[in-house]
Amino acid sequence: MLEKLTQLREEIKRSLVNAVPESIEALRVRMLGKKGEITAVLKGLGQLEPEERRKMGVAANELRDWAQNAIDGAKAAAGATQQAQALSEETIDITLPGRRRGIGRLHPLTQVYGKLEELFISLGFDIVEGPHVETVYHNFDALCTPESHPSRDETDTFYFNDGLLLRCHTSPMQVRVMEKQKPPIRVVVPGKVFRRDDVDATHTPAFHQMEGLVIDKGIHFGDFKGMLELLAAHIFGPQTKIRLRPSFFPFTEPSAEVDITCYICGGKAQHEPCRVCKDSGWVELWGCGMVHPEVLRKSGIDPDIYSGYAFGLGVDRITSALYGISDPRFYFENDMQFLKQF
Ligand code: 2NM
Repeated sequence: MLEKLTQLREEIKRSLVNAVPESIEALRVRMLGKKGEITAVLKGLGQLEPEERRKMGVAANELRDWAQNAIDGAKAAAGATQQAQALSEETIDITLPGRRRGIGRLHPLTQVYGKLEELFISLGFDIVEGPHVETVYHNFDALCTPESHPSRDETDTFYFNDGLLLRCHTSPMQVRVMEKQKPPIRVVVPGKVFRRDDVDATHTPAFHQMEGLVIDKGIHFGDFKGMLELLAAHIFGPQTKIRLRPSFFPFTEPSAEVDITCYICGGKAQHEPCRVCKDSGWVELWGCGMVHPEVLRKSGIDPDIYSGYAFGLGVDRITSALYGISDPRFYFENDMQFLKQF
């Protein structure tokens, strides 16, 4: 029996030399597990004579405690060795350059909105945004746009049920400002607007506007023209000239279209061919006018006391003009090759 214990001790010593954590665990199970060899010896003690049992009991328990300690110690040592080895093999080259992330930038339309807002803020305008879903009243009726007007047609505007639609200009938000705020009013309204157009090289069913409204005592067309000259110079450069042509909008009287000198040929094309201004030397960019007295009255402003001007800018067109972008579909396609250029 003692000899058996000595054998087991020797076997454990031998097995622990250069052992890895997995084989040490296997050894523990084989010796000290429920069906382990040392466990079997301890279980067999009961069948021995009392004198022998005492002697063997002391020896077997001593072996068990020793084995337990030896195995725990070997496991810890083997684990540390394994870890040290892994650390020495898995070196990291800290001199390798990192992976570069592309730095984002503002969408060209957002850049132009920013440039426009910069100027209007400097002139004391507030910037307000309105809902895309509007009432038919705010989009049309408040702006004196009668049922018979083509823009009210189902083929021109996106309607929901219940007197709601997708706004086709940002003017309904100007109406909301007039309803809520007493003059003086000086606001610009940037945002998306919607028209029922099939997509082609000059049309997209959503596009981007910035409309403005100024109302106070004694505001006249000259105030508008002065602001417009500043705006044209700020966006297109100080050499830019403007031209106003009579026009018609249901919500302004008088109304005008604003042209600027062609940003491609600088107006020379009256003598040479130019693709952008079609040799006229001028490019049409904005609509404007003095707010119609009836529009003021409907929104609770007395036209006998106050007057004002309003204007609408097509931000897609201005951006195309500035950057020479030939097709408005690019603004909506999120094509990185396109967007990276600006
Ligand atoms: C334009 C052209 C002319 C305009 C009018 C108004 C309002 F609400 F005051 F009546 N807001 N915007 C207006 C006037 C818009 O866009 C081409």
